[in-house]
Amino acid sequence: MRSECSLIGAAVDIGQPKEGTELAPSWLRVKGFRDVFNKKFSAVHDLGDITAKKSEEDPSLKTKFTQLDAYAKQLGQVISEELSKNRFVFTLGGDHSLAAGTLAGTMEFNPDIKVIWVDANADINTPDTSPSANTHGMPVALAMGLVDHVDAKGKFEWMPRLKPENIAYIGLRDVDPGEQKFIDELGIMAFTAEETKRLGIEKVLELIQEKLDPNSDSDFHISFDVDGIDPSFFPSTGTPVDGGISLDDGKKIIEYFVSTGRLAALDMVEVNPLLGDREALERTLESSIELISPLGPGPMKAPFIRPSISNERFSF
Ligand SMILES: [Mn+2]
Repeated sequence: MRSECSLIGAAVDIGQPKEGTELAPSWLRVKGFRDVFNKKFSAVHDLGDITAKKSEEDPSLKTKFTQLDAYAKQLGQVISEELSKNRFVFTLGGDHSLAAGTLAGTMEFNPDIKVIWVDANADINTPDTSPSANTHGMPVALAMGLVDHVDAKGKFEWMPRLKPENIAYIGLRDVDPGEQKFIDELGIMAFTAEETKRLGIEKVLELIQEKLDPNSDSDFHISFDVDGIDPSFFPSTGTPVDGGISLDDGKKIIEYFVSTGRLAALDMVEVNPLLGDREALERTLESSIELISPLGPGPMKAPFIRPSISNERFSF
């Protein structure tokens, strides 16, 4: 795995109605992420936050799309630049609408990159299929060019196109009927949380490997919505759905793609430090740090320090 890391705070709340997701990058950085990254990589380039705040005066879809289009373009550009410096890119959200930008960036770098989407929701809604019209449920549809709506006219056309055969879902359990139709018709590989538990995460990863990476030469981008994992581990998130995959399985997903040596980018999204009581926040924080623990190019070559007292002194 790439030994240097770029850390980008995608401090946005523009994709959904709640306040707070835009605060997660600062919260998690201060509460331990910075230390974890410093320990795991030979160099960490913290690029700070790229922010966007939703408009209270104008909640129209047209404004949301205008804002997201500009944001995604900016974020995408930064990501593709960082990737071409041979750095691993970690994008810390933020709500999942930011993935329009991360997908644009990773596909700009490698149009054939493989995307692992861990989530309770499929985020492949269009304004015509979405019951909520929240754009955090649309990044996959935007990247695939499925959004053909008057409010999106002239936008997102600059995005590289994500091919349905280049993405796999893990953890689904709250999929809208229009989304299920896209998944079925486009033949997208998808494992529900239930299937993941039944098959075992190892089997799921093996099947994904066979289909998406048959020659073991692909780059990978994981877009990890923490609500893919059960809310007992991540209570502080905007749209919790019971019955998620375990924290351990979430960790194994990251561990697996780290072990290929070809994980180029990871998004971690939808933590909301304004949701839940103190206990919920502590739990969410612990789980967040645990989840990213497999990252890094392997054990750092720290100088071996000999114990100053020889073992013989303690032998009986
Ligand atoms: Mn999501």
